[in-house]
Amino acid sequence: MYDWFKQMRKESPVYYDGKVWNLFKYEDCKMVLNDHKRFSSNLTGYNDKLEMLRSGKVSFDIPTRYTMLTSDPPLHDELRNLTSDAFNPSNLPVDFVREVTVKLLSELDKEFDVIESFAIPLPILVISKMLGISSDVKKVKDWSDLVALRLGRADEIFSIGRKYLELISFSKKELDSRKGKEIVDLTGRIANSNLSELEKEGYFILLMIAGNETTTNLIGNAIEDFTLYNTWDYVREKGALKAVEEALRFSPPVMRTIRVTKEKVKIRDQVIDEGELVRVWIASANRDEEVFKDPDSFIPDRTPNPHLSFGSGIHLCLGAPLARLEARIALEEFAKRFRVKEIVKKEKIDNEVLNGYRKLVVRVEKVYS
Ligand code: CPZ
Repeated sequence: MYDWFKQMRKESPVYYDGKVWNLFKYEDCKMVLNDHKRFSSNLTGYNDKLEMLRSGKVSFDIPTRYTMLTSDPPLHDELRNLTSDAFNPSNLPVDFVREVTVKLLSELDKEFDVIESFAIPLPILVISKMLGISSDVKKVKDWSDLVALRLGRADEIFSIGRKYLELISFSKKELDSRKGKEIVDLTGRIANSNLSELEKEGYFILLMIAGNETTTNLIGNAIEDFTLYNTWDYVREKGALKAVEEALRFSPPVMRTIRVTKEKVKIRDQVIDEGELVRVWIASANRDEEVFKDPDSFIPDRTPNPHLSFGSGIHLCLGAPLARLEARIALEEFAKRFRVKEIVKKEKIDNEVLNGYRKLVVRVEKVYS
């Protein structure tokens, strides 16, 4: 993959594959992400259907087609503003994140799968707390697998199976139970907003699910990177703040994102028509030799580190501060307790967009200090 990216950056940085325009250079990727007027996120027609939705004319549809991920301003800003303060660093449940981390780690010893025993439950337990829902890790993980891969995709028709219907009825039940009540959690905030019922369900499901897979992958990828590139002693000494940024750059949980052109545009020497799909290769931008010195080396204290792993511009990941907090605490607490002696087994998840491990078994020794 990274050899292909390097070749494309050099030989064909704006490449049409018959369906989609692919961008590989940092400068081009960043330009597209920062220009929401010409490069739209309205991939599912949410902005166009808004009046229909709000007037109750759309009753049966797929709620996850209607989230801020696939919307343009002013709708996007209205949606984002509804919950944005909860994700700002000063309002995050820092103590709870540490509490859950310490509890999960206290149950581990010798040899274990860090994905199943640590990187999956941590983000699920934290977002459950913020939403005020009971934290059934297995159920939420199942739903995350079902939905995460389809979020932000224009090209895939949903098949609504039994599990998806269960997810919708769970979200309806949680939302209904908070209507007209005092707002004490994020679910209450959504339930008592001006959105239509379908949009509320989409919003709730987005918050419950979007950060799970991605944060699991961030933690898993960082554990692998820190092991392969001997970063653990650095983390024990200096903390994980910068090393997490380098893991984000080097092994991004989301490899690419997509926009649609609102008008005819020119990128480098290529003319792209209105209504064309543009694929932004985050993972390639993060290795662009014009921006990052020695891009294929993992440098834990790399400064500055302007990676695009959380995007850029108005859609810059809302959950980024939470993901950073969870990853930093998870990796610092892990480093305090364990020395990774060996990665015993690893299996990548099978997906083109999401990058991480389904299984990452490590053998560890306890750190005595
Ligand atoms: C992005 C892309 C896909 C799934 C999930 C996400 C995401 C962004 N932030 C959280 N989750 Cl395909």
